[in-house]
Amino acid sequence: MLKAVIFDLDGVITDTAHLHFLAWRSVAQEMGITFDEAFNEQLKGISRMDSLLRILRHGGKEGMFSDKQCLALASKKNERYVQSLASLTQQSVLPGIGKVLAEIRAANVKIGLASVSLNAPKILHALGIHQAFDYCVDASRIVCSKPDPEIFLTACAGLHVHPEQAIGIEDAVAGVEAINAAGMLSVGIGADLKHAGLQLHSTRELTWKCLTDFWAS
Ligand code: B16
Ligand code: MG
Repeated sequence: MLKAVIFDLDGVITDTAHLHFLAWRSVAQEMGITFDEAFNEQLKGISRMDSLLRILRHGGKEGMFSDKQCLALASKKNERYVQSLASLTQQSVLPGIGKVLAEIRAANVKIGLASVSLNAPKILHALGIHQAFDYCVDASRIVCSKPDPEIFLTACAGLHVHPEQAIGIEDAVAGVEAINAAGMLSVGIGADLKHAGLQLHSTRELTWKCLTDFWAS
């Protein structure tokens, strides 16, 4: 029996990827590194520090900064990113998400959040949907990044459900792999997520009917 649906945040509930991109791009430019939105795709679902390491590698500057300097760069990016979050409103929730959250709640199925973003609580409040979630994983306590299943297993434990009783929803390859490795059913939103049990083009297609049909299939 389906007992929980666990959502990723960026790319599933709202689209903060562009805001991450703008903040990273401005910090990277100051180090003489340039990258475009195509490269930014590789940073989706990747933690802040791992994102910085990928950007440094991309710019040929891997190993050129001390741990202290990396922390300073990551916090500079976060300050700029957090400033840009002021632009989020209830209208920034992706299409269909408000409705499916209400449908899941009405069916008495639990709702969880498995985002690696340390800003997730702030974002849910800005979107006005924090009360929709029964449990949100505290990303600061997660040791292994997606595709490791840790974050989804932590969400299941927090919701008191077994992974086989839950569906996970992700927009990133690493996220889909994490859901699969947790032993949950996976829904992928967007292109190139061929390992997802169910692939949808957009959150518009994510309905309670589609989730229950998938569960029964
Ligand atoms: P923060 P998700 C991820 O969100 C983003 O996709 C990724 O680009 C970002 O680096 C990561 O959160 C960490 O975010 O800097 O706010 O802690 O897809 O896991 O919801
Ligand atoms: Mg995501």
